[in-house]
Amino acid sequence: MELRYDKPAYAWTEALPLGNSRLGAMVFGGVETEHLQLNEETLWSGGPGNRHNPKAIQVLPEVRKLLHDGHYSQANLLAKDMMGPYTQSYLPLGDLFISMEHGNLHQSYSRTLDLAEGIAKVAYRIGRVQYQREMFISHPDQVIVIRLTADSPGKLFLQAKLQSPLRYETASDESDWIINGYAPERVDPSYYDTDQPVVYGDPATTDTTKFQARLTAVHEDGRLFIDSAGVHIHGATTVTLFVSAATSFQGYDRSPGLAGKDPSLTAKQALTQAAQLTYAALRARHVEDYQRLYNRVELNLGPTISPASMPTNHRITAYGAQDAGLVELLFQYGRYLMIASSRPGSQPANLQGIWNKETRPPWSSNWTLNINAQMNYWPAESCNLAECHEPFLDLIERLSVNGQETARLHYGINGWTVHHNTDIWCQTAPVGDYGHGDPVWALWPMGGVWLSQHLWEHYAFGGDRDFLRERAYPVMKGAALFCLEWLIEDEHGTLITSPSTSPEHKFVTPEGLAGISTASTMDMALIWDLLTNCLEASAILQDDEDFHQRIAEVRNRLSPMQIGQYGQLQEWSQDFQDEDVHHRHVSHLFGVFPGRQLTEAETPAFFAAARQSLERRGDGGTGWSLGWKIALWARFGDGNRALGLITNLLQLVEGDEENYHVGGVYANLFDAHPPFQIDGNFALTAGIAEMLMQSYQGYLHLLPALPDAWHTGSVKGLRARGGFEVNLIWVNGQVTHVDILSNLGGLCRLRSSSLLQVNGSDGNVIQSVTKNGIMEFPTVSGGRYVIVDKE
Ligand code: FUC
Repeated sequence: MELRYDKPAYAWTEALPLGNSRLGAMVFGGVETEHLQLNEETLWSGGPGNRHNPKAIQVLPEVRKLLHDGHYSQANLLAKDMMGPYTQSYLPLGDLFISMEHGNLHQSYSRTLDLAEGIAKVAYRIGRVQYQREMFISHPDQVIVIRLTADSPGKLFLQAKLQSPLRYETASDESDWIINGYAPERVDPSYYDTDQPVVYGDPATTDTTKFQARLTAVHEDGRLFIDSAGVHIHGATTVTLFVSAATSFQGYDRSPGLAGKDPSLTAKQALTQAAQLTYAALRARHVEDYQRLYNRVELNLGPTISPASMPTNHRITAYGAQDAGLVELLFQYGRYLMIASSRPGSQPANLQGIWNKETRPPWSSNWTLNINAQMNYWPAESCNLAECHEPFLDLIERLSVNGQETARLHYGINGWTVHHNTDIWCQTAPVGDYGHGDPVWALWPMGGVWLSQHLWEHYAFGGDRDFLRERAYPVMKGAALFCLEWLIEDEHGTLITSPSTSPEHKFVTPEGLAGISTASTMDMALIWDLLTNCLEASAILQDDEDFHQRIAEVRNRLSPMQIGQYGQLQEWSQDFQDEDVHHRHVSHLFGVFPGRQLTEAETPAFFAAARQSLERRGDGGTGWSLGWKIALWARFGDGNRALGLITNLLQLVEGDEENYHVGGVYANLFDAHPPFQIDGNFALTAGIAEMLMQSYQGYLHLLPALPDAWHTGSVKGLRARGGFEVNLIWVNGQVTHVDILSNLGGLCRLRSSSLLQVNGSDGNVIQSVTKNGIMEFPTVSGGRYVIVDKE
């Protein structure tokens, strides 16, 4: 479980990511100059404020009327009046440069990222001296640690300093080298051409987020001094550098700058405390904390076919997904990235997790809510990192507050809504700079509906009723309330949404392409999902009967799905022609994954039509689109097709030029949209879990989509809905051993193609019954059950 390279990183997408959720670093591993590009998750441009557009509510009836009459192009044009401003941008913090005074004539270079410990290493020899660096970002100690050693005494001569692409000044005190800076008041998205895309305020009065980064060194021998050029080490054998950073960010609704926290207090405290611990102690605390999460899941899909010493980038080009070991590495990398970017109490992983080098990053490196942010969290529950889901659940709760204002001001209704983009200030109004944007992406009020699914899933896997009652249900109910009032009746008495999009995909009309119409399949599927989750939640909580009744009635009246002229699941309420039959978004398939409306057992015709839609979309797409298709093929039970998609994702991409049809991975295994976007990494991890086990139909389905190539293998620690943790072993495509921990007790239902017998942990046979191929047996909370092949 190691990424390895025989050269320093040249491009940013070759550098290796480290993170503790709040702080991030990309390690380049240069010999003469080490470079760590740095991030702090709360450093964003702008500040809170009113982002609404009062015109929205005025034009809504007219937009609806135009859509009703089939005037799509005109409706599209008028809908531009419903947009607010663009969101703000996630920003880079700075860079650490370490200049080594030993020349560049090196040998035996290696650069690695060890996923088992969460540590990056660089090693090389110059002359007879072996140099080494170990680097990690500690979550318990909130500090970036860089340990440099030489294997002969006194050979380390170096100078280290920080800088930033934002506005900043340097300072130093007796022990630290410091940069102090502040964020711009506005950063326009990279796809929006404006005269002044980055606007700073007056440094004396600007109210934007302030930041500080601090650097210090602890040496055991040689000489250490600090001057205006940086931190200097002369003639040491071992030295540890520490970097800490903090911002003034204090909450999405608070004045960010002047009234915020003093970043120097947090930054200083972290450095002082870290410098008091020995390197061995810091390292051990980091590894212990990291492994507590990482070690929960193990995966073995077959033999690693590439030589152990082969650099990861060569493995990708030489073997790709044929190398089961590389697929396992990519799977665990998704879990590594989640641990590194999303810990409780912090911000959720954004489009780039926490790793961003640009002041105007692609798509503002914000949270895109029409697929990307949700996708980031697909593996959280199934891959045993439920606590890493929490930052996202917290964000959803915050959005449900701002989103009430948006529902009221933009649409004149109750409940809450958020559109396809948000930022650290929790913007819930549609983006688009009051008309610059395109309604096909901007005008999508379904964010809250989809996000609510995450609260429900967190409950479905973990079973925490207090969480369901106090946190999840109120937010889900608020989103459902929005749906009840957003839905309108058509002339047949069915309930439809209007305006409605199938995110980002246009359709052909006689007047040209249009983006908005009524009752897109995705809208209806999202609403069905939310109402279904609310019905189950209120039944579990035995509460809210009137509301329960109301949503049950509404669910029955939702505009139904339809099968179109190609046998496909229709994407829109009319059988329009696609703008792009290979479009990356597969929104209309939400009901297959991540939803649960369409199944072979309950809705065979629509399930088959959905499969036909996926066939038509093809096997290409951006990184994240390939990721979604992996999970969809897993739900369709086609493991070989899913592996084909993994093969397409495991293609080496070098440039970061935007491409909407061919994704892959970079040399550092970051997902390539391209450009870099982290969602594809998380989707791959979730997709593999979905190929090995599914639990969305009320039972554990073992090996629902195993590719022929992975005929013999094992997985440990996958989680299933209902509070189960599962270890599986399979041989020649048949499950031979299952080990289940029941965290909540209750009935365990299991579907597998092999004949199985259940034993309790004491070896006793437990009575089970099998109905329609599904075996059932009772469990007690905390009980372990071993199920073996009868033969
Ligand atoms: C949506 C997608 C793009 C990209 C962006 C961040 O707009 O359609 O492909 O992922 O989000």
